[in-house]
Amino acid sequence: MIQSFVITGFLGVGKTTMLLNTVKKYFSDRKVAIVVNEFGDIGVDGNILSNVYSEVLEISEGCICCQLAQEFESGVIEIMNKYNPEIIFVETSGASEPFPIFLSLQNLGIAVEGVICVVDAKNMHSYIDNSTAKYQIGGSNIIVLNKTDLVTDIELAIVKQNVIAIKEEYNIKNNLTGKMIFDRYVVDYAQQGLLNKEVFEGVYRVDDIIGLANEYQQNDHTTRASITQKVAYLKENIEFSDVDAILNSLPKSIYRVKGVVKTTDVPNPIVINYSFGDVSFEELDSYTQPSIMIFIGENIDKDVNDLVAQFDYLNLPLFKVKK
Ligand SMILES: Nc1nc2c(ncn2[C@@H]2O[C@H](COP(=O)(O)OP(=O)(O)OP(=O)(O)O)[C@@H](O)[C@H]2O)c(=O)[nH]1
Ligand SMILES: [Mg+2]
Repeated sequence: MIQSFVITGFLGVGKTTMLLNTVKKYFSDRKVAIVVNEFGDIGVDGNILSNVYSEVLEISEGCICCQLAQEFESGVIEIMNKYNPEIIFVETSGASEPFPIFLSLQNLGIAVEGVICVVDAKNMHSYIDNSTAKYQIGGSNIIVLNKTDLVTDIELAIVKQNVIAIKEEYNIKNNLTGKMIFDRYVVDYAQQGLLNKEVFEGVYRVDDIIGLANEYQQNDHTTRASITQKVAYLKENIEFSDVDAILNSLPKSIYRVKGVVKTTDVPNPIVINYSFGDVSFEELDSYTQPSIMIFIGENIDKDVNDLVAQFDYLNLPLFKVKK
């Protein structure tokens, strides 16, 4: 039976980083396939992951837990047929809920060994009022407090308390029996998404809940979420300092920026990763598409328009972006 792990967690918490670091460290002797779904019309993570792994399936332009459930299942079947993987990792978008994905995998006859929810220990307080973030914790059985390098021990202890309180409240139940789906869970810590290996050892396996799939009410949570995204293109290659200038001018409503940008002063394309004020850059070996920046946040349309008006090298597409 093929094994799988679902990796969930809010926008920018470190899911892709976990895939890059942990999977390489612990699963390099296994045939691994990765499915990645991003919040946004265009995927940045797919490009990053494809630079490291060859078997990456990217599903963007929607959410695999609701609108794209069908596409997700056919994508997984395709990846099974093509690569015959031993283990599949699914990175859900930061705006998805994990349980429907868990059910889809079980329906396809794939063993879900764990639903991992990555939590940003530094920035959790900024996003935890979002109901999707709470359902992500409730629908997981391995909760990882990541970015521990950015908090003190006391702050970390508080985050853990808050996470446990949310878990108790949002822990998913079987509606028919009232019983918890995951009767136990672990809370672990990570830096750069690097987990302890024991977390992956299958001890949390959940069997025999396939029947639930039929009763589960599909819930299009995107209708109640106010998170939106907007893509901007770069008209020309800019200087690296221009990227900084944009990031330093972001309004509070924009809390996540991802992008790949070609600059005049760095040889390789640069991946921009900004979440809640923290920023990192990384060079990418290969990237053949146009330079883009994706802005994500709460009702950001006007704020992105203002930003684009401020920086004349940013350009909004005239039509909705298609891959
Ligand atoms: N300081 C610090 N930064 C981290 C850590 N883990 C991840 N990051 C940074 O956090 C940012 C977001 O990481 P990603 O792995 O892209 O987050 P994600 O959850 O995949 O984001 P989305 O897919 O957009 O929801 C990047 O700049 C990472 O380098 C960590 O443990 N410590
Ligand atoms: Mg990601």
